Amino acid sequence: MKLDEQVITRAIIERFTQKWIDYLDLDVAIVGGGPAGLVAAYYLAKKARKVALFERKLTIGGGMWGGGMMFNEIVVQDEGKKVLDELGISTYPFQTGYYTADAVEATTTLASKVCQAGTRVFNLMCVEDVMIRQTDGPESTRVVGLVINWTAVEMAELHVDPLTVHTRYTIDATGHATELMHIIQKKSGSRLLTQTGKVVGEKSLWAEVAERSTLENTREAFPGVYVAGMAANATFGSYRMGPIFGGMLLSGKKAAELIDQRLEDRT
Ligand code: 48H
Repeated sequence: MKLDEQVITRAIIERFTQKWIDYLDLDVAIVGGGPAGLVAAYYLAKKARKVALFERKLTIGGGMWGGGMMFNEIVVQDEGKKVLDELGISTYPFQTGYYTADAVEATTTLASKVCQAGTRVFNLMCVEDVMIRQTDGPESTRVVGLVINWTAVEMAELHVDPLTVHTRYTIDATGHATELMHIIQKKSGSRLLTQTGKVVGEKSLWAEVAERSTLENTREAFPGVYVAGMAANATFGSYRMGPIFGGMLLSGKKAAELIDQRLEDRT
């Protein structure tokens, strides 16, 4: 068969454009493709929710590839191991209650499962703003959409206007930076659902407390927006935990369960 470059080009443009058009109106938009965002995407897609994940970088996986200080192993505890088991990721007992997993196997397997479950991943795109609207329901003001641009535009500081997607729920899974909550804090003119009404900020490293509080802090932080992973602890003011990843995995799973229930309640 003779290959026609025009066909190859048209295939990519048409398929990508259709994929994006099909995902302009979402059940859930996930911002950030680290472990927390990926696990949330996996469980929501498994429930047949329409999920898109936006990731600034070329690769998804966030901070999981590099393990601890570039030693590409991660550690999980008993609860975190259960999520890795569900995903078919190998774990190795280290001592009672501690397991290791190969960071590359964990990241690639999770990434693959997320795509195969039905999540559409839009990499090389960054979320630079949100859309907030007054609604008639009990939440008078809520996030109803995201404002998106190419990472290349952001990096080159080009003056190019963004595009938008509509979404019922959003997850801020942007890690330490907690980008979405900072944007909402700056632009909404409303209080966040935190004690101070603002992003409280991340505290220094304390693995035990941080792992527990990551789960507690995985909740709605502004109407329509949930925080997961490191963004949960930064938003509600808890500790970092170093390269133990159980909290990130369980946080993603909890965010998925909470939002799935909210979507169920709306139907
Ligand atoms: C699109 C964006 C945007 C944006 C950011 O950092 P992550 O891996 O986040 P988590 O919370 O899933 O996992 C945290 C973990 O990796 C970690 O850092 C730990 C456990 N640290 C403990 C410690 O003590 O240091 O992933 C976030 C992702 C990244 O890939 C970003 O590129 C992406 O979000 N991102 N994507 N639009 N505005 N902001």
